[in-house]
Amino acid sequence: MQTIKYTFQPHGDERGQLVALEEFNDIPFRIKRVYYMYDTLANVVRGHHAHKNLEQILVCVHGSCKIRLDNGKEKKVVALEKPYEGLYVPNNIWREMFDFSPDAVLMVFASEIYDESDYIRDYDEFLKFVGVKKDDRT
Ligand code: T46
Repeated sequence: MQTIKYTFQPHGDERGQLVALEEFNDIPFRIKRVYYMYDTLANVVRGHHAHKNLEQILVCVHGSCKIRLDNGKEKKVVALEKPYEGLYVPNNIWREMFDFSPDAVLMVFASEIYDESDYIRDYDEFLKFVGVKKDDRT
């Protein structure tokens, strides 16, 4: 499974670093919502869902965490540990976020406002939605 990880341009100088993210330039969609999670407890796995329409870019702006992406057939784990890296998560992908460092802040840029009806929270329903039979999985 192919994943897209963006490396954003840090504007560094003698004072430190600054990263600027613009919709359609650095982020490949109109940004309708930004949210972030922090103080995630050790051994917690968040996510466990897919989205029917939502596209997102995940940036671990402090600390580190891992993201498991699953298209129904294949799974891939991506580590986010640099504040200038962004993982693109399209719709129809089951995601789990785990292995958060105690200082991790995971910021998410989303293409849509919050809509619970866009979530698929049941894995069998997700497989059905993406048209994958259980036997096709690796
Ligand atoms: C996703 C991953 C990466 C809101 O009220 N508004 C919001 O915009 C969001 C994202 C959440 N909430 C509420 C709903 C729940 O009561 O915050 C609570 C925690 O949300 P959730 O359990 O969905 O969080 P995660 O970490 O499992 O998933 C979140 C996003 O919901 C999801 O879209 O892709 O991060």
